[in-house]
Amino acid sequence: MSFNTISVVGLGYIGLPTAAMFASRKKKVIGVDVSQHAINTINKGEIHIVEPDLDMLVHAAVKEGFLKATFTPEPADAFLIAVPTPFKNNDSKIPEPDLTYIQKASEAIAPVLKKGDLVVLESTSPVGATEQMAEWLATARPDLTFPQKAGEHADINIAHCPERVLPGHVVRELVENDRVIGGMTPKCSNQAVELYKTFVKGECVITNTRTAEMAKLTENSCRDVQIAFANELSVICDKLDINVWELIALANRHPRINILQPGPGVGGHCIAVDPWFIVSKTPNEANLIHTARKVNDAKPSWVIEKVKLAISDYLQDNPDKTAKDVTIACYGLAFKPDIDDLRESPALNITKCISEFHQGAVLAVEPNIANLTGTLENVELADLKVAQENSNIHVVLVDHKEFKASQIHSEYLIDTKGIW
Ligand code: SAJ
Repeated sequence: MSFNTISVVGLGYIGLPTAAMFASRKKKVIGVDVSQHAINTINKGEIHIVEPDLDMLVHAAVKEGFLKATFTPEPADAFLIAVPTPFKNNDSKIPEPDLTYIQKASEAIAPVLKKGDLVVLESTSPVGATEQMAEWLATARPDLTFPQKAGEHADINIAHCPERVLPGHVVRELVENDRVIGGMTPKCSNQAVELYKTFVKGECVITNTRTAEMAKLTENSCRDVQIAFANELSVICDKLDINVWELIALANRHPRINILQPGPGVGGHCIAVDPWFIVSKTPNEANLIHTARKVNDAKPSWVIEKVKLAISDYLQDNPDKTAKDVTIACYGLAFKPDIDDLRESPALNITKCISEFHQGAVLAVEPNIANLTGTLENVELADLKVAQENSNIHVVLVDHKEFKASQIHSEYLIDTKGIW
């Protein structure tokens, strides 16, 4: 089977780099998206997301005619679905995954499917989602056969191949990382391996769909649990008057210990989300994973309490001042260092909360963002030096490289990343 035309449905943080990568290997790529803005931007050879080196890749792909973006799916030999899997908007204590985008994408490609096509689900999904997608496709196309009934003889081949690239390093990791390939049958897996080998230099390791789904959730849950351990240590150490950074550095000298770093909480659209896909499926069994989520989600409130305490200490030490006279500087808004991504960012949420309860000025220093319009009201974007010199209370929320290169000595410093 050779894949001449490849369709990527969902042109976001994962879909667009993947589409551009196939196009860079001279495959005809049809990108599909529901956002007219994304389609127009890409067709101009530009990008609507921030990711190093992606702009050059997309520009070349569009200019050379290998990549185009469209609203309506067209026939192709392989379809990759890379759409979001958010939470359902209900009051459930355990957030549940919402597969509506996958369902809509399946129903959109179903009319153009033909015998021999491969459909790959790339979106991070709860266990069973690929089988569910196969059912949606089968319902929409009763004239074709699918692996859940026809096995190896199916007209359409289906696999799950989760993305696992690190934002900020997507272009390199797409090529170098190993891929987990979970076909509904061995034939489906082999076809998916052939497809990814177009640009993947890492190993393509075959398994079944459920294991592939769980592998992705396991990777991110493992990191979440490890970060929760570090965050819990930081809270314990604060109580016991121990420097958690020194403690972790000491413990990490043991040959079999590698503790991660505490912070203001866990952000981004992956680590703070994916563990819930396991917890919502197996609530009685996933105790540790559930607890880790709660520990990490509780960290921003703990930081905010520390800020309130610092304000009251400052006012006690300076009885001529009122809360209105106190300027607080928050260093970093992004969800992790050296990027501009604010998705699910604990730093952003903490700054917002401080600006809501604090009567004085709140400054934010974020070297990766040019303006805060529409993001934060009542917070002034400030230069690092200006904030350091003019604030009474300093809250370090992200270890951006610009901050690490600087220093400050203040009695009223809350350093959630241990850099000052
Ligand atoms: N964090 C800490 N302490 C640490 C490491 C991270 O507090 O020691 C925080 C970060 O500040 C951030 C959050 O965790 O708020 C997540 O950052 P991250 O760098 O751990 O991960 P992401 O969300 O950028 O990307 C993850 C990656 N998964 C793993 O490393 C297991 C990536 O490979 C996945 O492809 C991505 O999720 C995804 O799309 O699922």
